[in-house]
Amino acid sequence: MKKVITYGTFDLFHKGHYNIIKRAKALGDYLIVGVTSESFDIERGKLNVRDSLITRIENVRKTGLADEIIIEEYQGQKVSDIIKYDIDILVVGSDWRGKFDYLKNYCDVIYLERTKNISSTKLRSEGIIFNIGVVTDSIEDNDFVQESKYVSGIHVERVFSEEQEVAQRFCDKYELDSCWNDYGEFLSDVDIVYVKTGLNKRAEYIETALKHGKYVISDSPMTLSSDRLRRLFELARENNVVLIERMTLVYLRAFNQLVWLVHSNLVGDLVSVKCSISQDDFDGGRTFNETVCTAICAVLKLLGKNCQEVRTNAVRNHDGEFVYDMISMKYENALATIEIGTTVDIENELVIIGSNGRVTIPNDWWNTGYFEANISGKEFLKRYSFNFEGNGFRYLLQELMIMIGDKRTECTRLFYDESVKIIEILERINK
Ligand code: C2G
Repeated sequence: MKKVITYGTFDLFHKGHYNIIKRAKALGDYLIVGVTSESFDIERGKLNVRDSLITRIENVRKTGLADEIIIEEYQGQKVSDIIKYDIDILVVGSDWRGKFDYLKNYCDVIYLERTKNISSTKLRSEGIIFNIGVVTDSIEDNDFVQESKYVSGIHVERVFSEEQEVAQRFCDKYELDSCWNDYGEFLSDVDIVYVKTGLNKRAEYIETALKHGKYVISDSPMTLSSDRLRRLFELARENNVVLIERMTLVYLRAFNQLVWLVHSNLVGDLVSVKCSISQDDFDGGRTFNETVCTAICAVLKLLGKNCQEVRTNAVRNHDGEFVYDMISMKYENALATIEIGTTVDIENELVIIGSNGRVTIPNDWWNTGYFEANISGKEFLKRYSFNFEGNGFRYLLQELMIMIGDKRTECTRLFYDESVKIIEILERINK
């Protein structure tokens, strides 16, 4: 007897789920379906799951295709299940291609092509599933597509690029439903647009999408002009939609907790904030402006918007190229320093010094689930650790889903005036 196993959350049960269970069943004589428990989904960073475990199991049971249903409760369980149930084949959707190859030592692993066009009109009209379209000029996705799979209720459906070939290759690579090179047509059937083109085109795409009443996520910064940014936010308000920038830092539990603790006097009065970034380490080596925006954002969140003076000291090499930058932001009672290793390698860290101690986020502080506090008079470091998975994008998407659900038109994690302030400071740096 050939035994097959497949796993999933099976939230908001749809035809993609039905299809994979049906095709898995057809591959053998006995089918086991593993449904993820709530705590396992939390552990693996799956967010926004709407249906309870009981409902999700019930939906799988109702297909009449599963001979047995089990619960997947912890990392590593797949190996144990395969041995315990003497499984011949593990089946999973092609969005996981390669990820379960390590199980090939135990059984056959088959990736079945995932079902396209799963977001039915009904689910969309009821505001349960939202279609996302990506606007791009390259075939890299910043891991956005994979991250979106961890947020229930979001479906990356289509891609737009001015170049047909880029759109087509992006669509094939990430198994999206459709690709477009007419922006108007592309916008006609999306709820949320993610703009990830080069900076020179971003504002234009954002503006058109907002005018069409779409929610927009954009890479940061959206524009280098504070006036233009203000107009974009006005447009979002007029159209009752959210414009949200991809500043993942402000969506991270660890960073928010750090800000709250520091503002609750954890280390006394703040004296200094130092943030250092090697540009190469920052999200695949993004540009200077993109890198520096995150650092300014961290400073604003910690010290506020009343920065009195901004100074930059750039170091160039013999050919006149920037290699290193030190930016200082002076506050009435504190000083922030931002250190950017443009081509040189510097140690990434964020250090907050207060009158009564120090808080440090070591390493890639803009993408973290961890920080530590060193409080005067206390012998031991106090360590804070939070669940953090992927590149942080999923936490932004989760917040966006909450905003849409609450019909909020402004993001409270990063207020519009904070975004504008970041660009005003950037304007002074770039002057
Ligand atoms: N699926 C599909 N087509 C879709 C959506 C999902 O074929 N349009 C497949 C997925 O590839 C997966 C299964 O349906 O094999 C269940 O999908 P999810 O409920 O989203 O579960 P997932 O997060 O993919 O978890 O241990 C859990 C597994 O790793 C899969």
